[in-house]
Amino acid sequence: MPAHDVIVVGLGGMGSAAACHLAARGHRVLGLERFGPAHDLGSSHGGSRIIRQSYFEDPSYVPLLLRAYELWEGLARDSGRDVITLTGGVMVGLPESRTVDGSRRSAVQWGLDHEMLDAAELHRRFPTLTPAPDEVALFEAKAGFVRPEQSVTAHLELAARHGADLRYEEPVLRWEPTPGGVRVTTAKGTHTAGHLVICPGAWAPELLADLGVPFVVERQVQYWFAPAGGVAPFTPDRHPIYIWEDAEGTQIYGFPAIDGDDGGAKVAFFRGGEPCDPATIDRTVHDHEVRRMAAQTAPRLPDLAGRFLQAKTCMYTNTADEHFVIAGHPGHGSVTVACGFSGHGFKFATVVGEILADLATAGSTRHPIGLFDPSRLAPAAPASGQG
Ligand code: PYC
Repeated sequence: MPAHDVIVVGLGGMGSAAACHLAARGHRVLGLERFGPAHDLGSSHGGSRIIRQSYFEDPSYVPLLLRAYELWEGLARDSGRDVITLTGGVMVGLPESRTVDGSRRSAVQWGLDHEMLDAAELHRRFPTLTPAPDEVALFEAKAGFVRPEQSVTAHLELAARHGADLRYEEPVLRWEPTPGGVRVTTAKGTHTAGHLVICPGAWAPELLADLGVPFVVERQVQYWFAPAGGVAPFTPDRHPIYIWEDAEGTQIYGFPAIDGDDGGAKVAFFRGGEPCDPATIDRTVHDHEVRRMAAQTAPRLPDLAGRFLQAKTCMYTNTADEHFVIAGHPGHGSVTVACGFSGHGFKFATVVGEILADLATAGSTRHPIGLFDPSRLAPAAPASGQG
């Protein structure tokens, strides 16, 4: 008999949630993480991630978001940690932009509360934002941010409280199916289980090569600026989260000043980073990158980039269509995979944990995950063997 019911590989946003849900259901869980708990070397750090319901990427994410919100509230309650804050959010751009029109379509299709604001009304409500006269915004009161490090820590604490064995600084070297389940070889030893859940983040090309899905890992930078006139107009009770698309389709996104007077406000580009490898990524943020970010915010949030405070790199793991991969492994019945979150996954971590626990233990889920089937990206996926 294998030593564990389920091994979870990768304890970032998704893996920590899966470990938590599985352990809470009474399964014997081993969690393996290549770094420490809630580390800043992958894709689950930086203090804040956007959460929103009017989903321009595809309306079929909305039912998952509604469940994710319920689970975020539950996580806050059960852990006592500050994991979610609703500030309201604006999706800004030309009326026909993907950010505005896609969000509006999604809201209309699912009957989500929202308001359409013209440029003057947007500026009246949020004086820090100075849209061009032909730009508009979708405002959603239920948007806000989740805190990635707090969330990962909360899931890990709850998983441990439910008996999960969580091991850190233990990178996985390989895994293979066995007659009774799976065997996982790490830098420290070998582990067996009835089922394996792989949440590799940016290590997907290495750990899930046999899926046949072409992942592109992208270097991204998060920037913090001290607003020129102080943080008062940028505090979460006055300032929304935003995604702002320009006429060329470039999107930036940002947050209120969520950590008091000294923390500044975070802003970043959504996409457009350089391809990278997690083993060799350039973690230095260069002056020209800071200048490029400040030039983007200058006309739109003129008070934001008063003084540059700090920047951190992180990674997106992109699929060709920017939709996730969540499924039973097509070649191995005892393996479930969750990867390719393409820069917009963290807000779903709670519901992804629930889905992974369903798939690992029952082989199916009530949640709509058809969009995330890897066969759309790798029509001729090989049936066996790990790359
Ligand atoms: O996760 O919603 C998101 C997001 C938008 C821009 C960057 N991340």
